[in-house]
Amino acid sequence: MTTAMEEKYRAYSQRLCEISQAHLLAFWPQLSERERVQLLDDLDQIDFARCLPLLDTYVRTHAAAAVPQHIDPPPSFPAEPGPTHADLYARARRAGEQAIRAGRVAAFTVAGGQGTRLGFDGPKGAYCISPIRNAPLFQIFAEGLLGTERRYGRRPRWYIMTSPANHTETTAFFAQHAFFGLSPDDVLFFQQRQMPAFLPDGRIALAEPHRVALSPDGHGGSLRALAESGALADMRRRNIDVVSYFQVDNPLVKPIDPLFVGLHLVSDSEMSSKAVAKAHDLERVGVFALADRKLTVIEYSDLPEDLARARNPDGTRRFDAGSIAIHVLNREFVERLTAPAATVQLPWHRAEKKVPTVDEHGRPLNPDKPNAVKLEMFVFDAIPLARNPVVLFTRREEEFSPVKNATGDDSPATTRRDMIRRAARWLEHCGGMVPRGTDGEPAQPIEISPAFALDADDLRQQLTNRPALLVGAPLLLA
Ligand code: UD2
Repeated sequence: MTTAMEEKYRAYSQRLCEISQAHLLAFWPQLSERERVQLLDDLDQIDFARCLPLLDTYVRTHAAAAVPQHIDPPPSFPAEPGPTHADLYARARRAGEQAIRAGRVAAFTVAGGQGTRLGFDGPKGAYCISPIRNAPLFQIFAEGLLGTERRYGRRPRWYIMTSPANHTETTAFFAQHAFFGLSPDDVLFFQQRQMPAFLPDGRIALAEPHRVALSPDGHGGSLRALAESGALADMRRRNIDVVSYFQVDNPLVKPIDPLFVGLHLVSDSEMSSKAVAKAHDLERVGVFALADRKLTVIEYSDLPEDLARARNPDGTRRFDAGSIAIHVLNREFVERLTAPAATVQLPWHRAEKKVPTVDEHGRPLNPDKPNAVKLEMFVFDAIPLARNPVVLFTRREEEFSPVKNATGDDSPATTRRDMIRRAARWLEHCGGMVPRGTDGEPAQPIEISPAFALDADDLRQQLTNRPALLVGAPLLLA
């Protein structure tokens, strides 16, 4: 053992004893040199000062999530403006386009999650999804930025949050694919923090004798990670003051939407969100609500079923604005929330999970029921802290079809289907002919790269002076 390692071990031994976590070093004498390095690295990842105060409130005991006294549906902007909103939307779109042209707007993808439900062994953004080229999710987003550059003359900067579990693989994936046509200088990767899993008595769980059970601290950790990584400072240097946030799992997303950015700007909002009408009462998306008069997202698991099913007098769903995890945030808002002197913090959400761990002899234990508590922060908990937060409805079929599960709803099959359906609608909007099967689905696969067209009107522009297309064979516009 080197002297440096010895010193570090001693320091941890003493500190862990003081905070009743000495078991984390219980297997030290049996560990190889490599395993010791790994264990010390894992311990370095834990912010003990941040974790320990949480033990009493979230682990050893915990209160049920506070239910707001008054929950009402929130005000929102409709997907289609109609006469009352037409002028505002036109003004907003111009403001959004201007901000994009001026280089004030950056894209931000949260890609630190573990993607357990999909069962894909790799960073989720590397998952191949497009119907003809089989392009990975990251490529689709990169092409969205190239399309934005083509249309507005300015390539937006792209911030990508990874986690220690997938950082190296993610950056290697980009390098291997020549950044999908972007330049390495256009992209800034940074890692989020991790949180340990806790056993019910407050001890931090070991995943193996030399590994702490660590997992990413939730997408809410992205705000702190933006600050700690220097990404916010990087934005400041480049005069980027608007951040367009989206998840890694939704290839229909518009990485940067001028109307959305513009409505955010003209509303003087600090954090804005997109919503879609819920597919059914119990769809697994958070819903927007006014909780005690503050705009909030209530996660599906926290929304009482009677509220999820509640109806307005006209029979429509009372809480219908489903969150699709697309937001626009002001850089200054994130700076305010993450400043060392910040007085408010995002709350933690606790989840009881099955976490593989070890017994007192270091033998693996694979629990068949939840045995540990994981804590995560959710980015939407920043919404009630923002000035003038707004919600813009959008059309699900245009902007939301995430890849979450291996089969069934929100799976690669439904996402590909939705990509083809959207491309077919766009082509028809431009006068193209799309033969359909007896099930009404396009008879041939169609793929439109976002670098080629960002939406139906953009496609129309791109196809000007071209004869109307007849889709008689698989069609790729890239
Ligand atoms: C999320 C929302 C849900 C709805 C849905 C839309 C939560 C709790 N729920 O559900 O309300 O909007 O998305 O698709 O957010 N991630 C990180 N680091 C982490 C954890 C997650 O970067 O520590 C990323 C992850 O890579 C992915 C995104 O956040 O891009 C969503 O994570 P998820 O799959 O856990 O969220 P989900 O589907 O339960």
